[in-house]
Amino acid sequence: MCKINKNSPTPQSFAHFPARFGGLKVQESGQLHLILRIKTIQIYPMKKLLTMIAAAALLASCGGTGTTQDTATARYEKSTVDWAKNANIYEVNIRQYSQEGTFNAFAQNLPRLKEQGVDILWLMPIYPISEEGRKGTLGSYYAVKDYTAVNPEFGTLDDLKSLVNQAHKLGMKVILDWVANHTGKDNVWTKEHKDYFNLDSLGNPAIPEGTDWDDVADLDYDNPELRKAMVEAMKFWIKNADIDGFRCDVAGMVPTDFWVAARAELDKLKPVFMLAEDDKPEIHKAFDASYNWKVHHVLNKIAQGKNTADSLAEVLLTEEKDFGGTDILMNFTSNHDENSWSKSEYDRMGGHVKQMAVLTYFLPGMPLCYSGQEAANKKALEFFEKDVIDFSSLPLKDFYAQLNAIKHKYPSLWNNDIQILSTDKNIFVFDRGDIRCIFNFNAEPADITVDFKGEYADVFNEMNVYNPGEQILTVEARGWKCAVKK
Ligand SMILES: [Ca+2]
Repeated sequence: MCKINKNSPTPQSFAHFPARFGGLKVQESGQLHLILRIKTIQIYPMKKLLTMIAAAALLASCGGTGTTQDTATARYEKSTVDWAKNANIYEVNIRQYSQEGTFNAFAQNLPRLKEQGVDILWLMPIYPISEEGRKGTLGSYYAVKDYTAVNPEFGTLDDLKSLVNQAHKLGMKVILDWVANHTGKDNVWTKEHKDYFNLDSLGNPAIPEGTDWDDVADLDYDNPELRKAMVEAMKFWIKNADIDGFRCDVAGMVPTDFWVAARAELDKLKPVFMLAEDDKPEIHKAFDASYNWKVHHVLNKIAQGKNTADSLAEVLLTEEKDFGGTDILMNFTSNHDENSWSKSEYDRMGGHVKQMAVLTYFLPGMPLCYSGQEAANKKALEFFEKDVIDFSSLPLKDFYAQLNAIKHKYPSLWNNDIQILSTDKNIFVFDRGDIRCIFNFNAEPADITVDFKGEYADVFNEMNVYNPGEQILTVEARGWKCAVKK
């Protein structure tokens, strides 16, 4: 369903409003020529204002009243840690990171990841993997045998503590992957607490309803004892390994009120950062960040020529309506699921890989880099077997380092405000505060006339300055230009 405002340009209407949206014409050189004149779409500020008014009203109404514990939980207002505001996230696949596949072998990469500008390390599940029903030789990380133990293949609890400690010393944060919806088939709770599980007709733990995940057992969130035990298990890792938060697997398959209550408990130990593998707005009652699948899928399709820049604008407008001003959407060109089940970004995005990675940094949200993306890994990694990533060269380390440095440097990229200036089939132009971005999705260069209100400098090379007034910018095939007002 198209949710674009009737006054906004649609793919069809673009050509019919040359006076409002500029015209697209082919120059003598044969290159596309797009003239930008006016701002057309403004995203987020109104919603942000409304959120602020609502928050003020809530504060006023809560003033001076006593609350029971239940209402305190129901009203729990999460607060996002300050260090998340300009942070990027790096997903760590310990098994495939080295031949050893251990915490200690991975830890040797921390100084290099610091050079790359990484802020948050997301460790894929570090717990022992169930043997019963195991897929492949090594099994799925997401079939957890014991929530409060370390996978012996990776090392010991002390090794994990050492890894977290080294990361903290380098100024990085560490979050753990958490699988709350289900356990492995022979999880310790299946023996001691069968009442924690949804049971099948034979009285055995059932697989999650509506799935074919036959290597896992579905937990019963109607049982308050299970809820308590799950929160205690999460707290274990903050208390014992000083971790900084969680990435929560299939978070939308667990009741949101559990997450709200869990978040309130975790924040008492330490202010945590919480990332949900989910994309429903409601999940942000408990979580700081969720997955931006909508943008991810449209980027894949634009790269494949199946979608246009207008469809990206459409998704961003939908998200403006659905999400609040401080909700963080995680942007990515790959992650462990995409890589293993939908192939690498090189298969999905072809020559657009770098362009789409740049876009994940300039759109509102938090950018993700998966293990091996900086090594330009082109293979879909095995998920249940050993399949080491080739880190012998790092052709994209500097590329990601520069993007991370840009995200750190410019406050305009630290919020959700975006103004889409113009879209054409294959040209996407937007402002993030004082930063103007032009993305050319064409397979040939485009000359684009941009009216700069003041002097601008290229974000990637500040020696490259654009004078005020109309400037013709040549944007490379599958390329981008991002300039900041001086
Ligand atoms: Ca469930």
